Amino acid sequence: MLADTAEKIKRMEIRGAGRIARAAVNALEEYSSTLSARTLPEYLEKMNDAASLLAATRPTAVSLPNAIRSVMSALRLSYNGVEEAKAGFRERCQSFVTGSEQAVQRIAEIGSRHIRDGDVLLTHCNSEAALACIIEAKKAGKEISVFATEVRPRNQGHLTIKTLDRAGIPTSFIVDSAARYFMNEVDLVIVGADAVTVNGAVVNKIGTSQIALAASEARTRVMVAAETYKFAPKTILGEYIEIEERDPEEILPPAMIADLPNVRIRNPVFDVTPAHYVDLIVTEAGAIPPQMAYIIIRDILGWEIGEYSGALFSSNNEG
Ligand code: RUB
Repeated sequence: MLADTAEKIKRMEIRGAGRIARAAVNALEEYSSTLSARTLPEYLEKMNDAASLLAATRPTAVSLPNAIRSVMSALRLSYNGVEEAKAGFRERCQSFVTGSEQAVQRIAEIGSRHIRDGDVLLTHCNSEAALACIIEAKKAGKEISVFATEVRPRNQGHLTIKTLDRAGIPTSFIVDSAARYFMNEVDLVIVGADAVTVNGAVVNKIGTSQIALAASEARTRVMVAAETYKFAPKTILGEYIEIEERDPEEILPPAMIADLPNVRIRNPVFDVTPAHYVDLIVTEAGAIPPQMAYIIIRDILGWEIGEYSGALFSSNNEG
């Protein structure tokens, strides 16, 4: 299951920052429970290798290293043997997954309060957290409608319109480049996040920053729905979030690419929306202006400037 989950995340059969995090944690839990190791150091070493394998699958979604770090920090040499370590790990994994699901529900409750009766919304990509806010607003009886973008090249918009349709929400499906054309009709843009940096910039599906720019021009508000484990501790040291660039064949068929020797196809799959294009970030801990991102990293994730070690998850093994 471990290698299988890693492959599915790489191939985007499992996708979306929250789902990726939960899938990685579930895979680690399953790997731990079936792992045969005679000694605790041997068990910890194998678990670290497994964690590294999963962490390397997609570089941008900070939820992945944050989730892995959170569950791996349950593993310590002070356990009385492998079985005790396994039990502690299982408990931490289960509480991470439950907490992650509860966070989405809480974001939905908080985020939906920022959606008014009669609002026209626009969403981009396929975000569990953003859609949860929209669906919660509908459940609260608000008359809303949504513009949903196509999301080239992987068409995550198809997933979004299925969900919106099933929730009975009137939806207009548009190509990505039509976002500015319709922006004057939109009251609120709602998107998710793969990462939020310390200065409140939001990393999300490619095209989000263009939509935010169009929203700013039209004076349309932009709300981001993001669990706190999508905030990126390493950015407090000025480190950048790596933007994943995927296979050109996601954009054009191989035969066409082969026929265009002078054309280089670029396929960055995320972009960065600066904080001043974002009005609000809704987390399970409350709705904050993006400028408060450091508070989340310090007070909820527990990282202070100068303390981030750069280690992904092994730092607590000695504790
Ligand atoms: C998904 C994407 C989503 C965020 C947030 O990109 O950009 O907006 O991951 O989603 P991809 P969620 O399809 O490349 O994984 O709120 O579900 O975590």
